[in-house]
Amino acid sequence: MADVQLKVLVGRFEAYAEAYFAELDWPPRLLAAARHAFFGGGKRVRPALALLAAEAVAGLAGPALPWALAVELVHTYSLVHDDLPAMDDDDERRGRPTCHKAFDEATAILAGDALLTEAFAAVARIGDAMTAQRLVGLLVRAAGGAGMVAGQVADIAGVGDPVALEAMQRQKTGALITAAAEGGAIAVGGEADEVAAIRAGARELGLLFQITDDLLDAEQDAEPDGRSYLHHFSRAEVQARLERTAEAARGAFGGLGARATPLVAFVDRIAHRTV
Ligand code: GRG
Repeated sequence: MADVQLKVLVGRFEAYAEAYFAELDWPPRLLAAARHAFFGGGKRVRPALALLAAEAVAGLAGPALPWALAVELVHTYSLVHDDLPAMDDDDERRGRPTCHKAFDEATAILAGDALLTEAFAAVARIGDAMTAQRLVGLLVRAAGGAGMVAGQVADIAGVGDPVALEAMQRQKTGALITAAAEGGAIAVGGEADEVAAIRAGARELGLLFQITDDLLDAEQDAEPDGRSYLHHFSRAEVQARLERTAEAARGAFGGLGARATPLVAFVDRIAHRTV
């Protein structure tokens, strides 16, 4: 049942995003590059979380669709820029050429710029002006110089110990994942205690996502570097950390009652993910 609901929500998101992109009046090559990145087979973790959070607090997801789109636009830009030669210099993502390989470096930079900027136009589609204003602030804090970008700065500088590693990951990936869920709850008018419960669970979920990412990466990398929990801890310790973090996320979401069941199930999905 929870799986069906998730599929339906992601299907609604894809339809909303397709309709949104169809209206964009961008130069054709820029739009093609942005579409290559945005519709490139991502798991849609952040939109799913935004919509599940909205369902958990209000029993409806529709009003959170612009927010879900905004967060995925930011996520997509971050991947396009992260793959550039000046950053991670990756040729492939999701089994396809990265944006700068499929197009060219300048186009990929500009596609990232346009995706990021468009995120704020998407937030502006939220009907209630006060809510939209609140969500702009949330997005800026999560994605900007004190959030995801700060995490990328810390990652590039290198992290020496597990405390610094966790702090870096909370900014680099955790902040946007947390904001995705929190904003979903805000977009449907969640009460302060409901938004706080969603935020608390999503903070743990962000960490959980990163722990599973390290475990998945370790299946490919021979020697995990200081950016991986497996560099600092044994596999058994990392597994125990995963269980603890998943339990904390389930506990926070579970307090919201029956409507949060799909959100609780989503925690297990992330904990046991294979991609
Ligand atoms: C360039 C400002 C700037 C930031 C980049 C988030 C980030 C910062 C870079 C991503 C690099 C990376 C591989 C991080 C590890 C975890 C992560 C966020 C993976 C990608 O997210 P998924 O798995 O991606 O949700 P999909 O492909 O499913 O959309």
